[in-house]
Amino acid sequence: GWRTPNIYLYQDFWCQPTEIQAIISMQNHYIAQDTDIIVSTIPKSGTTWLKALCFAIAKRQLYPHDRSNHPLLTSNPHELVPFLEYKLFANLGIPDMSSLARPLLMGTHVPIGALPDSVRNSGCKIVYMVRNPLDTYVSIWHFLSKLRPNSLGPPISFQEGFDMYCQGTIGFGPYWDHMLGYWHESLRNPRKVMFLRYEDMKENTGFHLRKLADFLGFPFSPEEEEEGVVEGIVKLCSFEKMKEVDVNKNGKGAIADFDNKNLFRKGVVGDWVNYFSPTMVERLTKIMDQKLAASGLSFKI
Ligand code: PPS
Repeated sequence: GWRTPNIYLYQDFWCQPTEIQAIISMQNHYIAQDTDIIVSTIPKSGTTWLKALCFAIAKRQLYPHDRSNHPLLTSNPHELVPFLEYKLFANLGIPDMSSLARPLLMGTHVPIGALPDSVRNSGCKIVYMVRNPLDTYVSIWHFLSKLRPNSLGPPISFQEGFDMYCQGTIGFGPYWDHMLGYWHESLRNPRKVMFLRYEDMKENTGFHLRKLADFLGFPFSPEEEEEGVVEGIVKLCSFEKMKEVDVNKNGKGAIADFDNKNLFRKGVVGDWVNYFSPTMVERLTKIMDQKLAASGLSFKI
């Protein structure tokens, strides 16, 4: 049988005991403002990248992308766009969010149904990024392998972790419920939730960046287009660039107590071909097809 090391079902998603406390605090005390921007993902779906892009877009008046001291060149994106559950509401304290600069950008991994009512009832915006489930699993496995052994438990084999993944037992999963929640809301309320794919963003970053800027209410002006601001932001936030930033290479603690470099592994689409057997591909494809049937959401692999 498979194990669920240190992972528990809270409401209808899986998480670790340390996360539950912070999530409850967030649910009770976070009051969304109209200008808030929430970046949401399943872990390892492109969170770091999407946070960087949103920050670069929304703060470009204050921090033009071509400044040599741009915050993204001195801080990790997770410091600039802190997680609700790992930073703002961690450590049992209730943060004084009124003192934080607006627009306030935040991240979360919780499912949409676990966000407080004020998120639905305010004008705040949610940007969601999904990544194909095979690459996401490869990324999760590498990440957890670097972290373990630690409080999470002993290392887990690729196959054993995959079995859990297929059962839905991963952080903030089941994977399919997570993405379907945001997907349906993006269809119902496209001004509230923008649904992006890692693969699309990779393929044509500029195109999706413009759509993202429009959605967030910070569209690029003709002058900015002329000046090449879009291309500048694409470059600033690229995997190649971000990986070389000192704080991302040598720093730690941007999310939790691990080296920031673990957030930058390969940054490509399709690395799964190096890890999956045909049987595994078939198994996961079947599950996803079944879970996503009738939703209009599908993956190209
Ligand atoms: S986390 O812990 O959930 O915030 O991690 P997350 O950022 O979602 O996932 C990490 C994967 O994203 C890749 N990455 C990037 N891809 C493209 N562009 C940029 N700038 C970028 N930064 C990080 C990172 O390499 C991980 O994917 P893998 O496949 O493991 O390389």
